[in-house]
Amino acid sequence: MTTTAPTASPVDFATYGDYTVPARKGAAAFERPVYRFQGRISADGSTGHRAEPGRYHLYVSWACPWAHRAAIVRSLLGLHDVVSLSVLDPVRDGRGWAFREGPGHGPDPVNGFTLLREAYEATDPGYDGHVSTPVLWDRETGRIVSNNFPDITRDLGSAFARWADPAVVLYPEPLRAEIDALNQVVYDTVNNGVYKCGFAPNQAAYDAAVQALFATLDDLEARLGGSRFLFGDALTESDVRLWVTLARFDAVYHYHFKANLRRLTDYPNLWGYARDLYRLPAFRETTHLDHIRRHYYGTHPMVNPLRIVPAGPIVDWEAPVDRG
Ligand SMILES: N[C@@H](CCC(=O)N[C@@H](CS)C(=O)NCC(=O)O)C(=O)O
Repeated sequence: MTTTAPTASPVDFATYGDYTVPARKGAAAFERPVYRFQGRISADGSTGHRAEPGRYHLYVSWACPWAHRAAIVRSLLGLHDVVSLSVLDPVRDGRGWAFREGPGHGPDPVNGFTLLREAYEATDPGYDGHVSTPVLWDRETGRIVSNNFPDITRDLGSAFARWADPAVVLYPEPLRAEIDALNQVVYDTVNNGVYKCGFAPNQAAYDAAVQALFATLDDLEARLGGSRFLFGDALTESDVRLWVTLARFDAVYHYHFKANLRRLTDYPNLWGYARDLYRLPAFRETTHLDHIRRHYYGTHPMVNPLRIVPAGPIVDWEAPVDRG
């Protein structure tokens, strides 16, 4: 896309410092904050946001697993022409997520913002909270609908059914209770579990998080011995949620977050499953390990103060898959 939109000045830690997330004082473990904008899109508009082609835009970072989910779901459903998407610079200084030209990212094609913070400010003047991705933006109201990832993926899957591939049902009615239950465990111990390892404030918190993480991975390894996906042969939202963490596992979480009892590649079923999903365009085209590596190693100075991005490990995502 050709656009003359402005961009942020280059990343500059000397001037702007690091982006910091205000932590709750006295927290005994890493706590994920509540994200403030929780509007919902509906097919009939009863929520105040009617599903319409061309009205909504997703701001994502390819580095961010929560944004990655939304991008995968949008792709799986074939909503590329219905909900637009643009990509932020994976490296973030004290100004937070920014729009810059670079490999796989660029200016804001919708509003010409230079910083994602401007979208939050436009929605809630004086906003002083987290500036996070993903952001679902409404062109009609000129405000953020939601920055809450579970709602964004659900709404893409339900409110946009008229335009979506009917063969893709990621949250099927009969499985909802089971999907919710599995998602909760995967969220607590895996998706957020890796952050609990990486940002643990003390040894005890790390020990608990790392044991819980690998206990769940061991369970999932056994589960995937008997089925192609987490719920049999049909791809569901649970697979999307698990996969975004697996995709980052050996490249960043194992080393950077000390999630290192085993590697993904040490689990035959999980590793085969991850490569199986990687063959699907929705997973492959939204997975940008260069953004992932540069973001994590470059923006957590308390974990990696020199911001050196390690070269390895070499992981062969193209290795043949035999999952029956
Ligand atoms: N907004 C998400 C969380 C997303 C999130 O934590 N995104 C990270 C990047 S991977 C981010 O932007 N963090 C900045 C912040 O939380 O202030 C949610 O709904 O829970």
